[in-house]
Amino acid sequence: MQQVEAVDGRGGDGVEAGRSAAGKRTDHDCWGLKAGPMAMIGCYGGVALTLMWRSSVILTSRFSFTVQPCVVRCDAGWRLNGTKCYHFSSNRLNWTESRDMCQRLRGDLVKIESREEQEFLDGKLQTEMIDNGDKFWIGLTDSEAEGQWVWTDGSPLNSSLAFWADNDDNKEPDNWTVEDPEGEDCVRMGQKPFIEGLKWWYDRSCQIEQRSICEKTAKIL
Ligand SMILES: [Ca+2]
Ligand SMILES: [Ca+2]
Repeated sequence: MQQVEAVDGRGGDGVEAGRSAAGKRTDHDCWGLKAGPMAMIGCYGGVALTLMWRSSVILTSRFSFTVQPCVVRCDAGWRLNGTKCYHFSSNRLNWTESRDMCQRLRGDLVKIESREEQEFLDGKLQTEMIDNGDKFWIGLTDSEAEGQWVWTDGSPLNSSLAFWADNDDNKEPDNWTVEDPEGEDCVRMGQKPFIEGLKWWYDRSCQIEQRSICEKTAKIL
């Protein structure tokens, strides 16, 4: 029998599955599609919808629908947003070391793929940041070819989803060479005092040691 399963629930803003108790389950804000070992998950609604397809009865096209809780989970110390988990590391490391750390945690430096994701991170940084020097590496670099910004998965930066600082004091990216003659090939985010808008990205020398944001896909159970 082949089973196609769509699940739905609610996860929402700042739900931190697994943070208060290891293994704690949440039944919020997610939907998913499973087919054998494969699974896709997303977010909306409050309950789960399961679509069962029985290949053995395909000629009669028998479908059934059931409602069940959706279960998504992040590891302790990770924060859930939609279908992704985020870890705001306190370790101050250079960009490469930060990426290695994220990968050891079975994630990678964050890839920001939507305005909503940038808004979520902005909101979290407003409580994570202690002072103006407290900034965070993200998974964006132009170390291979100057000016060609790529995420750690090799995909190019979508210019319509770039949040470079653009104000009287900072026009980024500027590949400033005063601090590091090699220029600035890695991207960090964060601004304090907080300003209106979402444009908080700066290119900086990859050798600077600072905090970082790791990301990985939430577990769907
Ligand atoms: Ca550069
Ligand atoms: Ca810069």
